[in-house]
Amino acid sequence: MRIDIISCQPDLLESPFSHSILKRAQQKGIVEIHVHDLRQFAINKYGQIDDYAFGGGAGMVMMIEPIAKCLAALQEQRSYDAVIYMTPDGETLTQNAVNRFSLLQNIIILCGHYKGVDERVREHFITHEVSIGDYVLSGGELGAAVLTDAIIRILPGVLNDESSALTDSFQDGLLAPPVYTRPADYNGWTVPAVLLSGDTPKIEQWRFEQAIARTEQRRPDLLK
Ligand code: 6GU
Repeated sequence: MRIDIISCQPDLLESPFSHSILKRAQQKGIVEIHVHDLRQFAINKYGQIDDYAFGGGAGMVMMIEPIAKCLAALQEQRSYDAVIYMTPDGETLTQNAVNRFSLLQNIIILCGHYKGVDERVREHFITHEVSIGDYVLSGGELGAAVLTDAIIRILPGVLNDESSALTDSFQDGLLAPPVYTRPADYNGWTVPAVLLSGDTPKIEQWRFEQAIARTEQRRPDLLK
């Protein structure tokens, strides 16, 4: 898979992809991540990529030209299956959407800033609009990092124990059950006996029941 991220603050996206799982996924050749500085496609030598909104009002708007040029440069090289715009008024990200994006070959992620992008970008270039939740961030970069992380960790071969992505919270529509490790008794706080029983079917049944109970209690909306 190849992920191209277009940003006016590309330095924000250096660190999230240079550690642990995401770094290893790139080293293994499972995913390529390319971050592009939108300012390299600025309309003038001052690096301008935004301008005042027609009709007035506070806040700058990202211009269509730099974005169009950057997209064209990428789309000239290869075809893309999705051009995703990160924006607080996009569709709230779910595991389901992540699963669907993870099946694509080449995707572009555009990070919004300021008061957003010229609406014509959304109308003519964007195929999907994604928000990571009902709160406002100062830019789409952290959202893009969240989306990229969620996609990459479920790509085949990224996690050593492949089944561990399958047992994530949400992957079966339920929250994950509680987990424990040594010591079995910490100052009298003990681990559920069933987990020490060695009876795998019984343990699986217990985990399933715990997942249901936890989901009923914390996220009943997921059971509908
Ligand atoms: Cl993707 N961008 C911004 N700026 N704010 C957000 C968001 C994205 N998702 C939730 N809030």
